[in-house]
Amino acid sequence: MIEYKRHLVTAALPYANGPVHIGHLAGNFLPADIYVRYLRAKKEDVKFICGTDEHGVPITIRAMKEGVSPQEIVDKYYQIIDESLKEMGISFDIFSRTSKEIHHETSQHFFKTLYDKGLFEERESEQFFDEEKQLFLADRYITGTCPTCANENAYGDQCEKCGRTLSPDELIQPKSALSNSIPVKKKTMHWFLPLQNYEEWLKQWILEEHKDWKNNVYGQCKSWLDSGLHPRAMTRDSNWGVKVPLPNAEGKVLYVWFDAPIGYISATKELTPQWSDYWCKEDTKLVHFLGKDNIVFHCIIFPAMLKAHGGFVLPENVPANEFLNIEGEKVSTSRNWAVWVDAYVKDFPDMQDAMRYTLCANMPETKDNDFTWKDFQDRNNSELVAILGNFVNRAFVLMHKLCKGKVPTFHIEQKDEKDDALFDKIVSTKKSIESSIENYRFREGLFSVIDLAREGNKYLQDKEPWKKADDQISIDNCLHLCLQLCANLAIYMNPFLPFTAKKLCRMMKVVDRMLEWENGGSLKLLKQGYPLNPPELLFRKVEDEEIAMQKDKLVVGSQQSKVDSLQLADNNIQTSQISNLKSQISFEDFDKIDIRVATITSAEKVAKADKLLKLTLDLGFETRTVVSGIALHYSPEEIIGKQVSVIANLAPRKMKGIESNGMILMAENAEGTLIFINADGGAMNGSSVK
Ligand code: B3M
Ligand code: ZN
Repeated sequence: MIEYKRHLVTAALPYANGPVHIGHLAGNFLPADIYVRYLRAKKEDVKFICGTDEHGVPITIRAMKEGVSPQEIVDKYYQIIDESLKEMGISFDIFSRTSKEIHHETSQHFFKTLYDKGLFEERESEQFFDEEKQLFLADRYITGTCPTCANENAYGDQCEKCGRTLSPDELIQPKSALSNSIPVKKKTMHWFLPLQNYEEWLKQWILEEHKDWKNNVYGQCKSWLDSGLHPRAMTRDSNWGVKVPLPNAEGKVLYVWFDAPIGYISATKELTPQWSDYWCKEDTKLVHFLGKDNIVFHCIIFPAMLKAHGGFVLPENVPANEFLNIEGEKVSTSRNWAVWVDAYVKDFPDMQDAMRYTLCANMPETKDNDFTWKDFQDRNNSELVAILGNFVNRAFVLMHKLCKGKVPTFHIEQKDEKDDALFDKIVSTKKSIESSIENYRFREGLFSVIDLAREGNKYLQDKEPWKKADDQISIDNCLHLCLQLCANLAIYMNPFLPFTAKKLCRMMKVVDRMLEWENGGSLKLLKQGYPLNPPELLFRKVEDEEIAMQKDKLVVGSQQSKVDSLQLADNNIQTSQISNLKSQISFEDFDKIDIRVATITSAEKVAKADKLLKLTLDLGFETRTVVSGIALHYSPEEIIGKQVSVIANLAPRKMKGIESNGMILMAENAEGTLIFINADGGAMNGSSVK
């Protein structure tokens, strides 16, 4: 067993191609932050490293979509990500960027070292090439039909509809996403790392020596190693990235998964001149936090690179998490099905800990887990507010009322077994949180904190100091213990809920240094006779309306993205998708239908019918009510003011008790969303459609 002298903790570098969402928080930033805050509270020597990953295909695709340069993209999203993570209290020692000079140098030097040692194989392979753009196409740049589910917009590496992993060769009718032209195969030369040479060593290191890794991580590594490793290209053809530091390597850059993990090293270099203590001394404990899609890169490829280079420490653990779904569905940035961190901090200022709490309570530690807004509300209202906040508030209010606003004296001679039990619980909670955090079981750690507060409420309830007007000693003892418990709670919650811990320190008029871990378990944190501040509420309730708004926002956001992607995609509807044609009718039949232009002047949801909206239409000559089955596609707010076409002479029909007079014309787009057949171009309300 090595006795570790210092800790190096990394959180996976988010791509600077968009804001981060709460899945990123729950997956790596939050667990890493809890772990680091705990280590700091224990006064361990620790550096917490992160930054943005600014190379690779995700960046160039985003730039293409937005019609700007990759540089503009990374500059924009670096700012947004950096700010939103700081807002959430993610306490990096450095949040760097892989576009920095120091990173280009460091990763080029790393590559050159491997090259000089003769560890790469130069190999020619055939790759798809876009002749129109004169560019080799990364897998992501090739789209085509998925052989499994017939999705026409599958990518060369994956079909986002059915989730299948693909190679570009498997796509039916592949085409270039850059130009829509049909790509050709062309030879290109790259530097490959023969991973199979590291296979035996990796098997020994992971499968034998790291049986302690989490099951999901160990399992993934085992399956990679069991199926055999192959040479993997460490360079790409692109003009965006770290240039390959060799002569005659024009147009070649380092593979983004080669340079990105070296970003941890570059960022440490940028942070401290002592960087090599952290990276090269055996008594450093290196821990990588990340999501499950990054396991292979951190457990197999990067360690193989480090081993090949020599002189670096290897990760002692890689506690990767599974995925966090949102409202039962997989997060999809392309479908905009996500809760964005920057949006959350705007909508819920000063409620960082409520989100940290909910995400930690639902952290996908062993399996995918789900975030729902309802659960966020419940956890906040019935755990943070009703248990933790309530206990602290009661203790403070009672102390002000019954003990003149000062920490009462504890009369040891009158201590009873309930006091002892509470004290024991305070001490044992410390041990359980330690073991939870040190073993990367953050949910369990958090639940120990809330359990202790629950215990406090019970104790207060049992002791009923408010009924003991004639027994000041009993009042004093009870509230003395309750206040010491508040102080201990502040210490224990600090890694998880740092904002609240600080607030509590202010209420107790103690300096933040009290939060040091060694103080946990003490009953002497607050001095007898010390006057405390009046209580502030630690948490506030979340109202139903706020939750309804967030749910709407999620749905509307994802619909908006459908409309956007529709405008981007070429709009070829296959005949097979068009449903059965109806039989022929005469002109007279057609002429019976009175189609009119109208404007939606109001819209509201119909109670107990999730598909229906009740609309008020202005037809120029009259106003009417129409009930329309579009509630799953549009929220009331977004359609008010829209001009639509309506069948005006349809016989009235009652739906959910409301009489509907007419029908709005809608059509389905390729994604299955209903879109309005509207009368764009300033038609008059009431004029007929012919
Ligand atoms: N940027 C992938 C991701 O965000 C990647 C992580 C790099 S960590 C070295 O999923
Ligand atoms: Zn598919």
